[in-house]
Amino acid sequence: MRRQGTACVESNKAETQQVEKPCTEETCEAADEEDEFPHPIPWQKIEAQELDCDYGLLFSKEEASRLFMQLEEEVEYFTGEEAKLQVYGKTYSVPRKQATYGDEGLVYSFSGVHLAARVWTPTLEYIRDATTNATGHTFNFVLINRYKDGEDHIGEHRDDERELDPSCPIALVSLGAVRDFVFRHKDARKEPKKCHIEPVKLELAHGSLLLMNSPTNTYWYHSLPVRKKVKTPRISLTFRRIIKGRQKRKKE
Ligand SMILES: O=C(O)CCC(=O)C(=O)O
Repeated sequence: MRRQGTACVESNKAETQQVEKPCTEETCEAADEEDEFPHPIPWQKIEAQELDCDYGLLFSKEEASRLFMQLEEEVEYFTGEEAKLQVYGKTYSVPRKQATYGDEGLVYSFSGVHLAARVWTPTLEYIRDATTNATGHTFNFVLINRYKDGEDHIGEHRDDERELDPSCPIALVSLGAVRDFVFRHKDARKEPKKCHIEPVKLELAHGSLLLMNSPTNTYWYHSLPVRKKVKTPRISLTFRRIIKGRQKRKKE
């Protein structure tokens, strides 16, 4: 539960869908302890068929810029084999930089790579805790994508790996250049002539948080397309909860 104003709010849903309850002594005390870290968000609900997202500004521009600079100092990105991915048996260089951080022993596997989590840095812990504080969800892993400019991109994919806890949304924090983010329904992608579900297009602002709630990632692909006009970098952090026993295999 997170306190907003004088009421305790149950669930991480947009304001219109929140169930407000008066604070009991116990819950208000718990909320008071969190005041040290207040990141209340006026959530905006984004919905379509089988798509359920919440979007809002997590950080002010000044704070987002400070965090961006700190991450530029702290984050170590993968190189060599770990900076490649496999699609239908072919190996490609990733058209961006990637890094993974999280709790000890976690490995995230996708597109033929197995990326082991490095130990959380102070800035990543701060952003993770702000995200938890705003959403009520805890996260044990973050995938970081750094796009040097609008040429760097990520193709259409779903974050539907079986090691991801389905009860936990994926929380995407954006820092740096504003970029377009596009969702496309799997049926429209497969049979565009038969299925006319429109894509959902968003602009991800500096300091913003996009929560992708279940079942979004089962039905919708998402991508960050090339935008040649964008000349400045952006860092995306997708916080996730990995179920330890479900990981495919340990990194060698
Ligand atoms: O850069 C972004 O915001 C997209 C990142 C993404 O799609 C992912 O981490 O799965």
